[in-house]
Amino acid sequence: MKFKTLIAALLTSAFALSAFAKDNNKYWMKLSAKNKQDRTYLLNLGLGIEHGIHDDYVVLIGNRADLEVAKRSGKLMDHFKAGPSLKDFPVKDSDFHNYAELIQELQAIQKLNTNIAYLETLGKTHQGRDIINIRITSNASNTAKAATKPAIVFMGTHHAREHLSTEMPLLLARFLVEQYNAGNQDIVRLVNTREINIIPMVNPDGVEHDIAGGNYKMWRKNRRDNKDGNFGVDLNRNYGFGWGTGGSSSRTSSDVYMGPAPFSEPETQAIKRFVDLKKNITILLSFHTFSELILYPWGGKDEPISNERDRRVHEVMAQTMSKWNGYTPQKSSDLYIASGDTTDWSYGEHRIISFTFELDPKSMWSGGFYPGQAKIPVIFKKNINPALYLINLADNPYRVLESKSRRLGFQTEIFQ
Ligand code: 0X9
Ligand code: ZN
Repeated sequence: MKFKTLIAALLTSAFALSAFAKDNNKYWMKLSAKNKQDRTYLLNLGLGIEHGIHDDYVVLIGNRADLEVAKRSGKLMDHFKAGPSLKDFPVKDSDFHNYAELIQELQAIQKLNTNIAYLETLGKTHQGRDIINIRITSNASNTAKAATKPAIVFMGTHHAREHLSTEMPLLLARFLVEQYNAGNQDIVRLVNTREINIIPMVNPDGVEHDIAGGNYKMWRKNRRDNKDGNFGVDLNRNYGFGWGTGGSSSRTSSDVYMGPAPFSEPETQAIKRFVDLKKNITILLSFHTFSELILYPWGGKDEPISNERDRRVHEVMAQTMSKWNGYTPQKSSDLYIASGDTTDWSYGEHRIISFTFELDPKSMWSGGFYPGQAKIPVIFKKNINPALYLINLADNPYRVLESKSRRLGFQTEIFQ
């Protein structure tokens, strides 16, 4: 009898051990830690608490072994399986906005500033999320009135993992309404006389996929089901100008998959519809990360823009903006040839003066796509003057050919 009990106990614990070993789940944990000594104690147990430190507790995401250690430490206050239910940025990056937080923030801006901020849905993604534009201008809800003013478009996050490229346009929107309300005369003038369109997240499906489960997935594309086990189209290869002529792939598993046809994707279709209809757009800026670059057409071919005036306008504006943000100005194809990107289309089809910014950081070694939330205020400070410069020039970008002054010409220059 005793022998049988022993065997049963051994079998039970062996089963528990193998189940334990097979547990690939991640766990969100909250542990009590009131001071540096407490935190060091947890670190010495091998729990990676370097992110998510609060006054009297820490949070971390760990594996099953970490959870067992945390339980034995007597410090575990709360925990849950970080499965599909954890659809948010890791705690260390909680300042970034997921889709729901972005929408909430945009709605809050509109609610507090109904006279100068207006939200519109440009279309739906594959998974049914709304792609939102916030229009900032006086009498913002009056679409016909807005259409009489020179317009500019800022866009973010064509590529899912480039989360800083959501934050920059969102912070720009917030900045404009705050400064307008504070009576900053330069901003009041810009908001009254320009139609400023800000689309912070072109690819929300991709973003939500990238952050789901508590660990970044390095996801780039949208979430089209390619019906062969592969997902996603690279939205910055799907625009319909010179589509499929180099630097993109027809392989569905590729990160630079161009899609089955130009503008095959609801996300690029939404942008196309919007830009095609708005005849008053003169300038477009699409934020990406990373590398600290200011790019302008062409991207799909080696040649520079053949129209001398247009080429000079792009060059002068890029050089001027580079003085503020320290980024390198260059022709897109000097980075690499890639067809089907946003700005080749917006310039090629509509003659809109078009830029792509590759925001901070400079390299993979300084954080790559995931440089941490501390970069959010850094990229904003670097890029607010370039953004205001573009808004200011929306009435006539060709003005830069006459005076190459890098001054904004504002009464109060911001972050100089
Ligand atoms: O490859 C892209 O789409 C952009 N870089 S990223 O790392 N954000 O993916 C650069 C686009 C520049 N355009 C061309 N070279 N055509
Ligand atoms: Zn990108």
